[in-house]
Amino acid sequence: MEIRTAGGTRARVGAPSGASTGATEARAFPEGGVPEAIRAFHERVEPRLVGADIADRAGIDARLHDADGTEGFSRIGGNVATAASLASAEALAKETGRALWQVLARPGVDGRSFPAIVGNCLNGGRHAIGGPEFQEFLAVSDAPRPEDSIRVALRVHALVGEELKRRLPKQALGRGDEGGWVAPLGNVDALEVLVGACDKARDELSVPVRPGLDLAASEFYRDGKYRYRDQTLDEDGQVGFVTKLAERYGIAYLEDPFDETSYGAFARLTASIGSRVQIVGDDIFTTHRDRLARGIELRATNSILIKVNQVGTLTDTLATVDLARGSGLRTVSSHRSGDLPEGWLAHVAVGTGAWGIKCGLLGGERVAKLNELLRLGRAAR
Ligand code: 2PG
Ligand code: MG
Repeated sequence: MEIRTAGGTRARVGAPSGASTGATEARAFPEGGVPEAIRAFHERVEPRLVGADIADRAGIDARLHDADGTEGFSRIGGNVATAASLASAEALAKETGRALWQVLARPGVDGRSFPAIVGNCLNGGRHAIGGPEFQEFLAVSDAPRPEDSIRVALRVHALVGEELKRRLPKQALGRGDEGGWVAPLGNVDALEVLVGACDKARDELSVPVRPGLDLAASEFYRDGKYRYRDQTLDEDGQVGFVTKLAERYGIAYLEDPFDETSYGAFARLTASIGSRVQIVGDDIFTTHRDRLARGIELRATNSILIKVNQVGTLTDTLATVDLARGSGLRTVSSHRSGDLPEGWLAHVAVGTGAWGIKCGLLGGERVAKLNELLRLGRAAR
């Protein structure tokens, strides 16, 4: 979407969309898909935005809610709202000579600390055909300089590829939606490949890096059970399985290990291993403030994934971020499986003082975010 200000400043921003969407997130497009979203934009959004003050974020985002009139942006589509909200912020940044992260900066954020890289090395679930059930096998590095975290995560990605070729010499291998490898491995075998690659990369480069997982467990949860190809687990079984994996493999980061409705299971896991592991809620919260408030009350997680297009506006996103920060939860700014070659995610991560940025490592739409983070790192020195 492109916004042009009265002063002639132009800002263009696109919104991503996901394959493994949470049940409570904003619908990316209205019924009727992209053509309907474009029609809704011209009919409902454009007339309300023309003449708006780009410095008034709350006002602009209220106009977007007004243009839609439903809970989850089902009339104009969450992606129209997301693109409009972000493009307005980008226009404000350009017009006032600031970087986007400065326009978004939360109190106390000075743009000098950088998020840990949570980089996708191997894909499964909905992001791959023929891979493991777990959706993402991640290299997590919290080196202070983004170039070091990125370098080590990329090395893990390369080493995962080498190990897959060694283990499966006759197998055709490919990459999934987020640029990680795809291979016909079970969850535990794939995790072992990741762990081995992390150990080797850490030794080679002397940069910290540990394994992480996004299970996206709602995707294989049906009728109260976690249904894997080789086992079916009830909630207790899943808590036990995940705890064992975390301890045995030194996992640093666990996203969506349970179904999106299972606040109780999240709380049990956080109580037992949350002091050592980032327990991250994605589909359970879908970046909604009220859902996070419930999670905080129940001590469900110690971290939350932040995706602007799950709620559709920056105002709503930042309200959730502020609640998380005020409650001592870490935030992780995340890409989507369907993403664009744009770098604004790096600004969201830096401006919101995110603990981490979840991103891909290869592919133009993934590299765009890493490059923007590198630029911000350099500008801060
Ligand atoms: C997730 C995301 C991003 P999707 O589950 O965390 O990695 O996937 O965009 O498909 O929802
Ligand atoms: Mg997720």
